[in-house]
Amino acid sequence: MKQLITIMLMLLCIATRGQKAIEATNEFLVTGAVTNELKFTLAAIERSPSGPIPDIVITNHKGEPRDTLKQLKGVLVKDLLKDIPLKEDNLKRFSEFYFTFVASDQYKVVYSWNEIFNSPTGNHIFIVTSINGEALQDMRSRILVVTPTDFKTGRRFIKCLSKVVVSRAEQEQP
Ligand SMILES: Nc1nc2c(c(=O)[nH]1)N[C@H]1C(S)=C(S)[C@@H](COP(=O)(O)O)O[C@H]1N2
Ligand SMILES: [Mo]
Repeated sequence: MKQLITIMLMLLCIATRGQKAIEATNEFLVTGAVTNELKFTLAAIERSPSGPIPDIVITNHKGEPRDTLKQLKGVLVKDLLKDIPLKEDNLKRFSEFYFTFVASDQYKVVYSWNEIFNSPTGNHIFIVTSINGEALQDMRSRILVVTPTDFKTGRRFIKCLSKVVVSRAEQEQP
């Protein structure tokens, strides 16, 4: 029995060591096609008005439930990024812009300018400021972004956001 427990503990150690922890972040930089870069610290995120978010079931790309997030609070990404100075004066051409959210392990997720600022989805893209009653600075997956209205919520569940790269759609080659 003792031997069995030892073997099981060893297997558990190997299994958990294979899953490398993603490094939590304490700020993120907005860079790329902007006239000046902006840095958002945890304190800056917390200065934005936050509201409660209903519980979210995180589903993987197959639709299988992975986790349920409870007692959530968050700030809207559209509120935080509303004053980002895009490198473009013509408002019409803002529709060419997109934002790549990059995590500390290089996991990447894309949102378009219209999706964030001109669609119902934009009302549901949050930076999580509290989870299970835990404060932002204590969250292991900080800085965490969620999009609860997605069909497969895991895809745009961004743990440990480190930067947002602003880009514009490339010109078509003649
Ligand atoms: N930083 C980061 N966030 C991530 C991922 C990742 O690899 N790195 N994987 C995503 C995927 S594909 C899913 S389904 C969910 C849940 O994955 P997990 O069970 O590995 O946490 O997290 C998402 N967020
Ligand atoms: Mo996934």
